[in-house]
Amino acid sequence: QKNLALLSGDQIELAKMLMGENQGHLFAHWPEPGVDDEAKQLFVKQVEKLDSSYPGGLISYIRNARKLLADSKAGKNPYYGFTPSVPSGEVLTYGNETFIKFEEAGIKEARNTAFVLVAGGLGERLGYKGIKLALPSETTTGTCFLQHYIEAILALQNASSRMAEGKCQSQIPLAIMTSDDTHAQTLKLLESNAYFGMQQTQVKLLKQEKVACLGDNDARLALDPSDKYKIQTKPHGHGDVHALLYSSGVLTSWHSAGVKWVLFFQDTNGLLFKAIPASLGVSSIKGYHVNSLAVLRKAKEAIGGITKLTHKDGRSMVINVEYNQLDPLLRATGHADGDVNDETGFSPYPGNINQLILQLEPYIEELKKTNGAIEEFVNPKYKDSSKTAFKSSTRLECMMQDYPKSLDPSARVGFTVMDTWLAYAPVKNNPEDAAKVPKGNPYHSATSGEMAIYRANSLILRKSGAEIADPKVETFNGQEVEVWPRIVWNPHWALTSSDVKRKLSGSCQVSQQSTLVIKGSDVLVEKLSLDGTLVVKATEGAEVKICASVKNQGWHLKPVDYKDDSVAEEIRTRGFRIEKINQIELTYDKPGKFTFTS
Ligand code: GDU
Repeated sequence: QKNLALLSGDQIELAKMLMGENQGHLFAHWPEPGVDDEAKQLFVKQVEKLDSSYPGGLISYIRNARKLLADSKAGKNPYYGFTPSVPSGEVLTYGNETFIKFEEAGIKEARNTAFVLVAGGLGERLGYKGIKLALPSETTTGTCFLQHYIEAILALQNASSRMAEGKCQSQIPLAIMTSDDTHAQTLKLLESNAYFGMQQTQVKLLKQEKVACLGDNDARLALDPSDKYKIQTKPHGHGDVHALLYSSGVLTSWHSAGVKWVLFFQDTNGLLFKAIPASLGVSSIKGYHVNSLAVLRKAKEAIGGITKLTHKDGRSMVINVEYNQLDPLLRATGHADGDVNDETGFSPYPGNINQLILQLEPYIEELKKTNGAIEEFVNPKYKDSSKTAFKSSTRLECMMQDYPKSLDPSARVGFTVMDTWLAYAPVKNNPEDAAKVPKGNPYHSATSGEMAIYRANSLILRKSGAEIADPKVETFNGQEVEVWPRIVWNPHWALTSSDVKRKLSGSCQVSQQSTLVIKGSDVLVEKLSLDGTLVVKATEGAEVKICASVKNQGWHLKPVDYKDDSVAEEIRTRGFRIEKINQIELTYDKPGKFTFTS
């Protein structure tokens, strides 16, 4: 009571609310006024921040937590009453007529799209010290994920503006959700690289706040063990992105600028943009309010499964069921073997890769009702089977793919399945854990993420008529991987399957030990026989024709042990470094027409 004089009117109301919600322990240890006053004020400021950054304030947080903790204690199944079944969606095959039709439509729509990158996660499973966006997506060119994403968006912007009709924005906006763990490093990465060619005003950083930890089943907020004037906090999950986009006013400003689609994506998937044109096309042609991009998924693989859930009362929804819940849900509903591969060798439930395309207008209408709040869950680790105490404090969490859960059944919710080799190769696991992944399942490591880029590019060239040598199987950091020729191009060279066909006009042969790098939008491969390394860089306006036979000693992968800490972490986590013996490097830094023959 005596400490009330330290607080403003609003702060007193907040403190009273907390007392009414059985949070008296937060203040019980406060000494007489005059002692620790500054710390007390900082504490109240933190409480105010926690209150303002959660939809409905701290009172809602505490009440939601109490309910979810009671459900968890009672072992209540979140899917009680629902029967899972395999949903139907658009299944695409790279390069066929339908795929090309969707890609064309997608390129047109790109100009009406805003991109949202969720990058607030620390990547604990990867164990990398820096931010994941700064990791090289591949080490042939050393392009980091953020640069790759930005270049792809700029290439989409150029391609789309060439086809633009009617009202559309001149620049494609990019919002990046960061957190206290990633914000400063993300900003630094952008600033020290001149935003990788984007206008600074095109990029908006939105920082998510952590949420209060919960110390017991009554949702009493946990004080930080090392500071009794601080509430312990933890990340709330990528679902925060919806509330942040809404409360910051970003969505309405995009709407006024003519944006129709919002495309969400994650921090480390070097293949993603190969699948974006076609999936945007699916959204536009099918008029989907929600379109989730999916891939074929091995049973029990650590990605959520897209599932149709039908309730006894007739409700139904198509939604991601997280991998740890899908198997028990299937077992509880008459599928004795749970989540298993069918005769195709894959689970019948497609894997959610968490690339979502939302139609902006219905999205804004929905968020007006919910303020962006997403259904949450809690995952306490209990001390024992009585479930009365936790091993350590817990918190509520939410996932961005749960957005459709609140939608009316009339909403058009669909999904698009792509070939995995084309669309999905994230970097999530550290070398030790990756090496333990059961044979046949993807490693999702820095090693496999990089190899997947070479494989995808090799396969794309093959499908466009090039003769690309077969891969060699090698082992790096205990992971057996296919090593294809190291073929890399930047998105300005080709975004779609038709772009590749156009740029590859004649015969092209590449041996397994070769490296081919193409950077530049107007490089035409008329005839190429490559056994070694060829790097072509052409500035805007330089039209280059390649008509050559190139043979040199090239670049090779040399194994590196991930435990060898004399080697940079970005390199040793992939288990190899690139040894550059020799190469042909062509740089065209002035506009004009050029032909390289040899
Ligand atoms: N992220 C945030 N804030 C957070 C937590 C995560 O922005 O509080 C970001 C991460 O930076 C990352 C993305 O969210 O870009 C996803 O995080 P994880 O890679 O840790 O995600 P998970 O592997 O746990 O799972 C998610 C989905 C799964 C499946 C999988 C596919 O929840 O259903 O789709 O990605 O990669």
